[in-house]
Amino acid sequence: MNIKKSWAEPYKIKMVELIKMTTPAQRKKAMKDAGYNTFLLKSEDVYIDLLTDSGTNAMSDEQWAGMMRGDEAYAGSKNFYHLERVIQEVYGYKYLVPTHQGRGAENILSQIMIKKGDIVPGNMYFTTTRLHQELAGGIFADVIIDEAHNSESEHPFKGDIDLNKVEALIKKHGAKKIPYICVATTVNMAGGQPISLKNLKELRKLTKQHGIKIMLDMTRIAENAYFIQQNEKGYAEVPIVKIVREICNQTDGATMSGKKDACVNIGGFLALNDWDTFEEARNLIVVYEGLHTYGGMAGRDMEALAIGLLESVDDHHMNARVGQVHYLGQQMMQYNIPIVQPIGGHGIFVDAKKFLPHLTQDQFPAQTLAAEVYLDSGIRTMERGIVSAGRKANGENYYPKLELVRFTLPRRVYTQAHMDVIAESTARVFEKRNKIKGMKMIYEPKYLRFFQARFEKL
Ligand code: PLI
Repeated sequence: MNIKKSWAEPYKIKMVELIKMTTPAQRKKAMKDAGYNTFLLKSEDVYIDLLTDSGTNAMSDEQWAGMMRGDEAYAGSKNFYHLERVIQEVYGYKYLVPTHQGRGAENILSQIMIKKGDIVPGNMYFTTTRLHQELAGGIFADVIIDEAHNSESEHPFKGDIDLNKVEALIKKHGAKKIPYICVATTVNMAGGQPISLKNLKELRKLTKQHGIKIMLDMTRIAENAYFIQQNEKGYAEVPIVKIVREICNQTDGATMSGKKDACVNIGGFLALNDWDTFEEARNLIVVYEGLHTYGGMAGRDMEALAIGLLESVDDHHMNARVGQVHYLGQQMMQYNIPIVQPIGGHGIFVDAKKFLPHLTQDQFPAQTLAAEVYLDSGIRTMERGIVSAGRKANGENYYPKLELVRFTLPRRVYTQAHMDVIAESTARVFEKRNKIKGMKMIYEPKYLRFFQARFEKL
């Protein structure tokens, strides 16, 4: 008999949080009150919350114990020095600038390194990252491989960078106009797709020739390392912690949102190797975040972050983490629901253009689909399409090729039975897809509109 070998969670449940079940009538009212934007729903009206994996993860007993060891001194907290030691030992970066979360680090980095008119290439955009680059006067340039924009391409490393695109930018603008290349590990907007070490090493070689830095968005670096271990030649026997270090070794510094991989509710940092940049960052941090030894985090937050970072690079943890995402993907595929291939690291991304082919992109297919899934079952997801992409500096809408709904899985929070319920609800919506009408936007905020925009059904 060929007995399959399943993954299972390397933890057991010590405490549970009860969740509310809602009726169709309650959901209809809640969604209308929220302007058909899942960000504007009250969390108590949500059954299974797949809005994000950011700050929504379950901390371990060790992390909670660490919270009790918080040293709430204004300056020089022992938790800061613990966090600094972990970052030096795991990632190999020399200097730590703590921030309240990832975008705090993005703000500081962008202000220091980007001058007006600079070009900032990246492997696809992320919303807050690109906005900080633009607010600092930079112009974002997408250098990800073309396959990343095609939801059907099964390329195992869709986060890879097209070196020809980088070379073309250097040729056109000159290397001096490119302060750094922003490399994301598991590219969020592409569906949680990893970059390969082979590609990153080739990029390092090219950038060295031109004196261009590489700054990592290491927000989901452990998940990226897992995919390298599984799919890149030569890494099958290498532990995730070593792969993580090898990724960081190719770069000059990093921004990090601790709210994902590290399972904390709040926290982040900027990590650097260059003393001068670090000095400038330490100067700015006291303006925007807090003293350079807490940067917007309490001592207890820094302690939980230090412990969570270590837990994130454990092979068994990551096997179960991505294993659960894959389980959900397999269930969705059984119902023929069109999802981004290959299945990524932090969630399932449903292709709303394929799900609702009768809607134009201006009728917000992904926003509509996210609302419909909530109406069906109380499951909250997130639009990752034209609304998230926002507008260019000249006011025109970006029209991203990918129009997706993200079913994001918080770490260590939901069970396999929840996964079945999620796939079944999506399948019910898929069955009645032809009857679903689109939406129009009736309120649009100036920055990061997806958070607060409001819609009406057509
Ligand atoms: O939410 P922050 O400010 O801690 O981190 C910003 C951020 C930076 N880079 C990447 C790749 C992210 O995914 C990211 C935040 N992501 C959120 C909130 C998400 O829901 O995916």
